[in-house]
Amino acid sequence: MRKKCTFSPCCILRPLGEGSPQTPNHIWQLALRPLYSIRLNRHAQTLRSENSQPATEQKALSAKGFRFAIVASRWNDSIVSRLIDGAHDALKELSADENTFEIFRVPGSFEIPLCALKAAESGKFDAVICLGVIIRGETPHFDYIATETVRGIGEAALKTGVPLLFGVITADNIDQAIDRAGEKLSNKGFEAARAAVELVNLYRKAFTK
Ligand code: RBF
Repeated sequence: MRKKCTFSPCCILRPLGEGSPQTPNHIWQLALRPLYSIRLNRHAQTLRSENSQPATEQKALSAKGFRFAIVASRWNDSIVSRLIDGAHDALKELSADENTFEIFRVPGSFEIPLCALKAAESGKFDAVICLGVIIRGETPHFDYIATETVRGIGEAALKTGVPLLFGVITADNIDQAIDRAGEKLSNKGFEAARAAVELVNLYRKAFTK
């Protein structure tokens, strides 16, 4: 037996000319197409906005007692500074003590992985939050720098077993980069710092004897 479709637009949005000949019922369905396509668009918009929320767990998190390193590049400094502010806000909001996080500045994103690796290897930090901005339109080297930055940060995390958070914006243009360095959850620094707090809590709870 044919499975009943629970989401009517997929039955209605069949390409023209497909299926049964033009019965009065079919003509009604054609007339309703624009309405269903509006509904589909709204549905897609809702999904998009839900998916843009960070995957950080929403239950109460605490940064108390944990130590964090923030490794941030100076290239595109005005935007990176906003990311640092965002990370700082998130850590403070989650009750981190002011003297339990240290900020290390490096020239560009390409230099983030090595500094993050050294911070992780020092044993002084529970997590390392990596922040930078790479803009495609302004950087012919975009792909090289972005690829090496993400690879290096990932490798350092796996090598040391310390959570390294990726808060490096890779944007097509400056407006897109600014959009990702906004307030609270629209700030990739804020988001990365919250994710750091989530992970250190998870690892302490799940994997310490
Ligand atoms: N670093 C960034 O963090 N973001 C950039 O958008 C960026 N663009 C660069 C473009 C060029 C052409 C070059 C040569 C470097 C760029 N850098 C950028 C700096 C790079 O990450 C690194 O600091 C320098 O290449 C020195 O090793």
